[in-house]
Amino acid sequence: MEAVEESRNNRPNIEWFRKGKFGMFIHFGLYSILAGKWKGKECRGIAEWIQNSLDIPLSEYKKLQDEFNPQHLDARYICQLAKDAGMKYLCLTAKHHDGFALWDSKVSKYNSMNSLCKRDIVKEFSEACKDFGLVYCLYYSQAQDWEDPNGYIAYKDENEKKNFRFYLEHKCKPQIEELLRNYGPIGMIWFDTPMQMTYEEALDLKKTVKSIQADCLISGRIGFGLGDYRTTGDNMLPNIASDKLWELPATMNTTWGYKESDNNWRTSKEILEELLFTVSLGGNYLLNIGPDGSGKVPLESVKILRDIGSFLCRNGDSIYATEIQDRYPYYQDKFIVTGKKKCLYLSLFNRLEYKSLEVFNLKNKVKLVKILQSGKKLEFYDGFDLEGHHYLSIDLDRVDVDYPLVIEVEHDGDRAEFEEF
Ligand code: JFZ
Repeated sequence: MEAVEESRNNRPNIEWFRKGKFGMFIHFGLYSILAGKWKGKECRGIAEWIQNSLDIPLSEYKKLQDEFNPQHLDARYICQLAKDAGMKYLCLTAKHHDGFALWDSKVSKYNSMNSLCKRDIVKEFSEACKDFGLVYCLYYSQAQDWEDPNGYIAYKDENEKKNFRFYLEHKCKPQIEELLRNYGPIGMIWFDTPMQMTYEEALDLKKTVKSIQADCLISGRIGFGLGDYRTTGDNMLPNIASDKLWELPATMNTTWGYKESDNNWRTSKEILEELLFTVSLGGNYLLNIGPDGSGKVPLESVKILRDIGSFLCRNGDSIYATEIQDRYPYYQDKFIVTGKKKCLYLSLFNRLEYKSLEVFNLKNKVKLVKILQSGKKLEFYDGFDLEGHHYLSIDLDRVDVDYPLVIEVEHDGDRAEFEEF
């Protein structure tokens, strides 16, 4: 199998991804109008799959194009939300599995310029991301296309009859070229569900991307290990750390596309803890919003984003540009460990029972301990327990602390190291 050898001089610029840690995913399209329901019937599961899950006839689904008019969709407002939340990049579903393009595509008429709104939504977000300093990324479903006769359709038994190579050459690659030539620097193409694509087809697609924008990263879901980084399964949090690039795509409730009945909202605390835990394992966190058919962002999502932004504006050092640290040798649920050179961050989300925090088996020499957001120094004891294990005891007795709380431990090493138990 031919490897895609990338010489040192054309390795993509990964620094924005490695340091940025936190991005916004936006699932928006014709499915947003249906909001999980069609002719009184509710789809099971994720709402952007409604055409497939409810077997909506294509002729029926395509009528949504004549209704598509998200008058409340405001790219600048959404970019401001992302910026205030501490997000560094934004990934918009340019074309999801339904095949509908959110830009002025000359390749296929099935796009937002030919809809009621006559808007190039990809362009609107390109300009807004530039103004707000967000890295602009695009989701593109490269194999599934429920409108094109040669696009794959998951869970249907018609795929063997498809001429996928024709689809790849006449829709997929030409549309990728449109996106990479006409909308400025694209930080990443978020490919998804390669289906029955062959290695050669995926490699061909990768070369197409790199031939136009060499620095554009490719997500792991191009398949065959050809991605510039790995993508976990949806909402699937690993339990091992990795210093390779990887990303966790996460929802705030249980759907990507807007679903009116889905009120399974996670709390801001749960999502913030998951963000910190993902970063502690070396990953990026791509958190989704699903605007409704009018383009409004659900208020529950806005609140979560504002809560996260309130934490990160004062504690961002605990995630940005951090690198994985030695694995903490004991199971505990008091704090999450992140860190960078000479700095260990301990993020606490639950009030401590006692007025001190013990960190065991830390090998590094501690120089200073403080509350990250206020800079207030904390007293600490750096000693040994009865078994001779080195431990650090941080005195929280004389300070009023709010939770979540991040404690910064300055030490002498390039990374925190812990003795095994
Ligand atoms: C895919 C899409 O089907 C879904 O609609 C959404 O866009 C999500 C972000 O990505 O869903 C997947 C794809 C792959 C896995 C899980 C869900 N996976 O590999 O575990």
